[in-house]
Amino acid sequence: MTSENIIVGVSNLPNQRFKIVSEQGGTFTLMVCGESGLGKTTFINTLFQTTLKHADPHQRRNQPIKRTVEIDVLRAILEEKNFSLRVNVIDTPGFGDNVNNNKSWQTIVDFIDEQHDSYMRQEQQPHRDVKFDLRVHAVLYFIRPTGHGLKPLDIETMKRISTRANLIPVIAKSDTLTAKELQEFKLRIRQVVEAQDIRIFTPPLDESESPDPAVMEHARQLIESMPFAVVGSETKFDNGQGTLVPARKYPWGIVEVENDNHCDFRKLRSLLLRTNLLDLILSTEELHYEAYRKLRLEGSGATDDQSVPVRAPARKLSHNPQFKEEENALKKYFTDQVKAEEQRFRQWEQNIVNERIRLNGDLEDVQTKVKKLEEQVRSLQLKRH
Ligand SMILES: Nc1nc2c(ncn2[C@@H]2O[C@H](COP(=O)(O)OP(=O)(O)O)[C@@H](O)[C@H]2O)c(=O)[nH]1
Ligand SMILES: [Mg+2]
Repeated sequence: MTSENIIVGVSNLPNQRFKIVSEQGGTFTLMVCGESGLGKTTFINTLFQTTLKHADPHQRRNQPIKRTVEIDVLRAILEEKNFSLRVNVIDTPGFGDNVNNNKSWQTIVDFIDEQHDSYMRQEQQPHRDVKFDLRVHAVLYFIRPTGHGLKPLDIETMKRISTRANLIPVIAKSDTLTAKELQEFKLRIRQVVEAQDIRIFTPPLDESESPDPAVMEHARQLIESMPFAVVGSETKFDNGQGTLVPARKYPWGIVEVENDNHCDFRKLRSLLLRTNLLDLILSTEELHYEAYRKLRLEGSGATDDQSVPVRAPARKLSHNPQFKEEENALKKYFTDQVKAEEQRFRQWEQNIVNERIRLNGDLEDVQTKVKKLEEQVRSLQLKRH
C-alpha cells in the first residue's frame, strides 16, 4: 500500500477541530530553510506544480531558478471537495549566503517570532479581528546529503526552531545517495536528534477507543520514514509508460519525485497538506503560539535559555518589500477601525441630540396640556365662586 492510497483529506474529517480550522478560514504556512543550494526553492516549485492550484503570479514557475536572496512568500490555493486552503510558503535564503554563519538561524527565528508578535498585537485590538496571520505551521529543515551526520550548525539551528515551531527535518537531494547510504543516514540523523533532545514534529498516533487501522498504519509509515528523503524537480520525463512525470534524469534512468520507491516526497506532502495538516495548525496555535504569548505576557524576565524568545522582536518587516504591502494594509486596517469608531461616536452624539429634540417636543406638549388643565381648573374655580 502506498502512502496516499488512504486519503485522509481535510474535507473528510468530521470532528470539531476541522470545524474550528475551516471557520478560521483555513490558512497553512510552511517555511523551508537550510544551507543554500540544497533544493529548497526547487522543492517549493515542485510542490506547487504537483499539488496546488491558483498559485499567485509571484511564483517563478516558468522562470529559471534564481538564487534566493531574501525571505520570500509564495501563495497558492489548495482545493478539496468542500474545502479550500490558502497555502503560504516562506522561502528563505540559504545559510551559506550569510556573512556571519554563526547566527544564520537568526533570520528564521526572528521571522517566526515576528509572526507570533504580529498575531498577538492584532488579537489585542478591541475587535480581535485578525487580518494577517503568517504564523509558521511547519518548518522544513533541509539537511545536506553528506551521508555522515549533522553539523553543529544544523543542531543549533534545529534546536532553536523546535522551541518555536513544528520542525520537520528532511534529507535534501536524496537522489544523490544510494538506498543503503540513505537508510544509514536516516538512522544516524534520528540518533543525533534523540541524543541532542531536538523536538521534531511527529504524527500523533490515534489513541482513541477505536482507532482507524488504515490511518494508524499511515501514521506509522510516516514516523518510520522520518527524516523524509526529498527529491525536487521542475522538469518532467517519460516514466517508461508514456507519462510525463516530474523526475531527475540520470544515464541509468530517472528518479521520480512522486514514486514512493524513489523518495518520500508523497509521504511528506501527505503529512503537510492532508493527514497532519490540522495537527500542524492546531499545535502551532495551542503549543507554540501560546508559549510565545505566555513568555511575552510574563514580561522580559531574564532567562539563561537563549533558545526561547522573551523580548518583543524588532519591527523589521518594513525593510522587506514583501511585507511593505501587508504592513500598509495593516496600517490602513487600524485607521479604518479608528474611523469606524469615530463614525459610531458621531452617530451616538446625533442620536442624543435627536432624543433631546424629541423630549423637548414632548415637554412642550406636556406643558401645553398642563397650561390647558390649569386654565380649566381656574375657570371651574371661578364658576364655583
Ligand atoms: N540532484 C538533485 N538536485 C537538485 C534537487 N533539487 C534541486 N536541485 C538542484 O540544486 C540546485 C539548487 O537548487 P535550489 O532550489 O536553488 O536550492 P536552494 O538554494 O536551496 O533554494 C539547482 O541546480 C537544482 O536543480 C534534487 O532533489 N536533487
Ligand atoms: Mg532558494
